[in-house]
Amino acid sequence: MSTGLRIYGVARTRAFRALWAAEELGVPYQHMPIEIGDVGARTPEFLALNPNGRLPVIVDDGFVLFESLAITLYLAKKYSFGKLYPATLEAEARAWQWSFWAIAEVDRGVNIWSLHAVRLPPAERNAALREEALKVVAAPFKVLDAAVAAQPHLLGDDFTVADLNVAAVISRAVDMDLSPWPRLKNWLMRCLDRPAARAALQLKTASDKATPADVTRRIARINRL
Ligand SMILES: N[C@@H](CCC(=O)N[C@@H](CS)C(=O)NCC(=O)O)C(=O)O
Repeated sequence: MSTGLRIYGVARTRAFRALWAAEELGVPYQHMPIEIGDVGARTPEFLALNPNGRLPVIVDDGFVLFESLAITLYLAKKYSFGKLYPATLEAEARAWQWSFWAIAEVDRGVNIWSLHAVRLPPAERNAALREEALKVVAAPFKVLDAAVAAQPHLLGDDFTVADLNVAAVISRAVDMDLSPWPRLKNWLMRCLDRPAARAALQLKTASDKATPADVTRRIARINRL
């Protein structure tokens, strides 16, 4: 019997990436908005699903998977092979390239910047960390800016899981001054304006708003940001 897809993690976490993918694919899912840390992702029940104690995790008909971009790639391949998920070996590798690039080059920097520019209470923001994070993302943002100058999306004309992954990872960069990277800005806005992205962003914004300052502080501490 099919038990369907469950996505674990409050929408302000990297669970946003899985939520966007599920919305994009039109796959029915159950959202389990569990919190990070001891009250949620570090409980014994959750650790049995993801021994890392981190979010997100999915359970898809009993198949358990962690790592946000492994989840989006899996869902895209399962439900949209040849469309959202590239059909050729080379294009598939290119989608992996951009996904690994996003995690390695910009994920942490954007996260640190957003905490110290937007999410922590103003008096607790660390300007030095924020400036350093901007320096860290500047070079990869230049690379992304050039990539989307040549064509509308990362793999060519069409929006694919490569765009979804990179745009989801840097989604909090919408609050940055992106004027040094105008083509990146244009591409990011187009990606985040898709109906599926808007639906997931609505969940994310609502959970951002519902997050008290002490939880944001705890997140910064737990993630060493
Ligand atoms: N590389 C992982 C990172 C997961 C991660 O760090 N998630 C954060 C929330 S966005 C988390 O659960 N942090 C809490 C903790 O580490 O205890 C992924 O992309 O899924």
